Order: sequence, then C-alpha cells, then structure tokens
Amino acid sequence: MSSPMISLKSLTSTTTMNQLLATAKSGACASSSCGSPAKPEDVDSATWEKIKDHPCYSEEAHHYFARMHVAVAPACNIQCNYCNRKYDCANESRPGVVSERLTPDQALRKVIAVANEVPQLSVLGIAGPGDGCYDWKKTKATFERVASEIPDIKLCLSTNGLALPDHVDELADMNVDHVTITINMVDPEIGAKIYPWIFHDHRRFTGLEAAKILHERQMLGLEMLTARGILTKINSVMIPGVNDEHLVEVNKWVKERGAFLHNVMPLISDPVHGTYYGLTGQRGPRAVELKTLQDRLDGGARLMRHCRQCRADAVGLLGEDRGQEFTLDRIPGEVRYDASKRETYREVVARERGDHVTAKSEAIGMVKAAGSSGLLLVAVATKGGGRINEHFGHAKEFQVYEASAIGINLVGHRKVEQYCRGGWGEESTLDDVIAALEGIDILLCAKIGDCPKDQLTEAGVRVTDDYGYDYIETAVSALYAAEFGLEPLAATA
Ligand code: CLF
Ligand code: SF4
Repeated sequence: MSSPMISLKSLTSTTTMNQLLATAKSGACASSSCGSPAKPEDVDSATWEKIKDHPCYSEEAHHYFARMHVAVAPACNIQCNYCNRKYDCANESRPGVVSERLTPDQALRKVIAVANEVPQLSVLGIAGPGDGCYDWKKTKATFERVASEIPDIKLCLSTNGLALPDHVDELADMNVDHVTITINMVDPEIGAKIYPWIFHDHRRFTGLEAAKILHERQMLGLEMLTARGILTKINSVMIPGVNDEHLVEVNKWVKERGAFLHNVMPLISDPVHGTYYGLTGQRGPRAVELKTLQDRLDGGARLMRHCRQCRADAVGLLGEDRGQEFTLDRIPGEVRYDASKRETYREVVARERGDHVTAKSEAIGMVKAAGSSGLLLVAVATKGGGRINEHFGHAKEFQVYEASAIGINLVGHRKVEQYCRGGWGEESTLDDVIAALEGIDILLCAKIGDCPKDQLTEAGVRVTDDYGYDYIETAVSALYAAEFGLEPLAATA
C-alpha cells in the first residue's frame, strides 16, 4: 500500500527526517497529494480546513503535526484545587508545569527557532501557567508578533473562561480559530469544591458565589465563541467523588452550546506537587475509570481521547516533549524564520496521509463488516506517522486502540517509564509497565528483546513485533481477524 519512496514509515530519527525532506525536495514525489484527506463524515469542509493540521482537534492530525506552548501569561484570576503555580520541575509532564516564563519578544524568538527545527510544527498554544485571557496584553502581543512572522501557524488559547467574554471579539479579529475552556462543573455546588476563590470585577469572591460567577462566565464565553464560528474544546478534569458523575451533565451543557470537542482528563494529584488535592489525599482516576466515563459520554459532545496533558512549555508531537532543546539559553539572540522545512514536510505528509487514509479505511471496513461482537484492546508503541515504529524499550507511552463492531478507534494512552536505559532494561520499570497495561489484550511494537517479551508474556500481556512499521489500523485489523476467526486483509506495509 505504501509508497516505495522514503516515507514517514521510517520516521525514527533526525537523520531520517533530513533524508525524507531531501527526497521530497529532489522531486521524487512530484505530486503534493496522492490521496484524499481524512475528513470525518460528521465534520463539514470548512471545519475540516481549520482542524486538519491541528494535533489536538484532529486525532488523525496528531500523528503528523506538532504543537508548542509558550508560557507568557503567568497571572491567574482563579484558584483551582489541582494547581500550584509555584511548582516547577523540568521532568514533570503535566499541565501548568513550565521551566521558564517568557516575554512576548522571547516567545517570538523561541517560536521561530522551533519552526526552523521542527517541521511538524503547526500550532502555537498559550496554555498557562496563569490565564491567557486575564493576562491579556501579553497574550495578545505574543499572538500578534508570531502571526506577523509565521502567518500560517495556528493560534490556540486555553483559558479558565472567567475573563474570556471580555476578549472574544479581539480573538476573532486576530483569527484565533481554537479556544479551549476548562469547564469542570455546571453546578456551582460542585464548583465550590473545586475552586476556593476567584478574582473578578476588581473583587475576590469565594465559595458558592465564586463558582456561580465562574459558571456563568464560562457559559457566556462558550456561546460567544460559537456565535463567531471559533472552534471550542472543553477540557474537564475528572476528580473522583467530586465531579466524575457530574461530567455527564457538563457534556450535555457544552454540546448544547456548540462545543466542538470535550476532553475529559484525569486529575493528576501527588503531595509533592503541593496542590490542595495533592496534600489532602484526593486521588485521580485509574485509566480504566477514565475510559469507562468516556465510554458513557460517547454519543454526546464529540470526545477528544488523545490528550497527553502537556506541559505549559511543551514542544513537539503530542506524547513527546522537546521543550528542553529550546530553552532560551539554547536559542541564538537573533533568529530568522526559514519556511522551507515546514513547507517541504507538508508536501511529504500530504502524500503519506493519503496512503494512510486508504489503508485505515480498508482496515476499519473489514472490522465493521465482520459483524463480530468481539472487542480487542491493543496498545501500540509509535512515534508518529500512524505506524508501529517505536521499540518497546524506548516507548514512554503506548497508544490504546479499541477494535469492535464500530471500527478501530484510538481510545487513550498509557504513560510509562522508558524500560531501556543505555542498553539494559530496568526490572522495576517492567513491573510498572505491566501495571500500566491493565486490561490490554495485545501490545504491538517495532521491536522487543526476548527477555522483556518473556516477562510480559508470563505476566499475561501478549506482545508482538511482527507488525513492526505497519500502519496501526492495518495491524489491529489483522489481529482482530485472527482473534475472532475472520478473513484477514492482505498485509500492508
Ligand atoms: Fe496546546 Fe491545548 Fe491548543 Fe493543544 S494542548 S493549547 S489545544 S495546542 Fe492538546 Fe496538550 Fe491535551 Fe491541551 S494534548 S493538554 S488538549
Ligand atoms: Fe492554575 Fe490554570 Fe487553574 Fe489558574 S486556571 S489556578 S493557572 S490550573
């Protein structure tokens, strides 16, 4: 199925990327697109144009395109019980965590440096710590500067929503197409358990009154964005015993108000983070609990299931973080934007993406047509391009695909510690990997050694590298066929 030319199939290293770009430049693929884009049936063409290169708004795009965040707006107007803006750890990957705060000028330098080095870059996001709508001047200055230097980069804002209604018109004027609002409740009684205070209209509010104002402003902001055709994603933090059941209601409310996506994320809570929830022992949900809730929400507002809960200074494809390569001390004082790598990469992706879409739709068609009631949960080691192209020992996460009568869908991911450290594997890490794979039927990777393979098998986790470098859906459909006694597709590579 795939092209014999260099393709994203071998997306494994900088060298490979350089080869890939060189091949495209040499004209090996004269056509810029050999296949149709993967527009979902329930998305109109105008919306697809907005989301097709956005790794968060399109699951399919996240195999190819990268985001970067700049932390330019540190002031915040509310307190969430899961946040401690003082906490800073370079190795911690979760929202709100950042190694350095930037001025708009520094942010521009950093975005140009990343755009020159990371051809996958398509989106610039401002996602804390702090609130981009409350710390508005810095947000606006950053977006304006970047847009004037790199006009085709998408601008993306994440906000708690309290100050959002004051800036919707300016967001529309600046062509910001994507806004995320974190909405954890539509019932202020529940909100009072999540937000101890807010600062609004030059005053501090607490308790029920604070939650009521926040709720009203969030709903107003969402309605205003919808009225202006700006796509909205709603992030909700799932807090067991506080709002987990209630998120069904939240999903209904935001769907009614035109939200494009609903992203339910697990609470991350640890005493060392110094958050209220961390210090009071509030637990986060287990992966299985999160998936059960997401399954319940299916059929409501469209769900995002591939969120990686990025750092506020994350750089790269979702699931990877190259932020430490682009700290200010590593960026030259003056950088000029060079569009060539990004342009060339887009040409290669357009070709590869068409190939992937064809393979994927054949695989999904086969699974659907089988009419089996079987369900298979498959964990995949991948580093992008929609392929099984990561070695087991190098994986820091596994994407989880579910194959069933409704097709093959990405339903989440499991974060793990990297097993292989400089040539040997860590025993204790393997135990954690096995625990993280709870409920998974089969694990797919590009390569695995005999030792970890035997130990995984002993622990009841089936694992194979037989489908290394295949498209994920093609391999999953073949496994599904083998598992449930169906006729498999011809293998594609
Ligand atoms: Fe960043 Fe957020 Fe824009 Fe994406 S992240 S501001 S919408 S560009 Fe994406 Fe990261 Fe999840 Fe956010 S995976 S935490 S949803
Ligand atoms: Fe922290 Fe963001 Fe909540 Fe402000 S809105 S307290 S920065 S999580």
